[in-house]
Amino acid sequence: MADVLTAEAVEQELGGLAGWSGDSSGISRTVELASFPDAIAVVDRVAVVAEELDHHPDIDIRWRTLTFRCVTHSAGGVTVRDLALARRIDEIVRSAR
Ligand code: HBI
Repeated sequence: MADVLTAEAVEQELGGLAGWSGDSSGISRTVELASFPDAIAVVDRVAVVAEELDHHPDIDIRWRTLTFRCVTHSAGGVTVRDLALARRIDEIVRSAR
């Protein structure tokens, strides 16, 4: 099982991500899409990647605003799996805008 990263390590990794914030307990990013269908299309694409990685974000959907939260539930904190998922979410969001 992946180890929980230190707050310093998470802070360091957040520097390479687009618009994520958080700490060892979890990282999150909020994005606004052009429409509700566009937001759901992003969620659909994230679902495919989450299944591929076997690692799933918490997703809050409010009209066209999405908030993704990544934490490794089985480890009780942020691991490299969350960072890998966050990078893939950034790719999907970037290509959806
Ligand atoms: N997703 N965020 C998150 N955290 C987990 O611990 C997790 C998961 N997706 C699947 C999963 N655990 C397990 O089913 C597999 O790691 C075996």
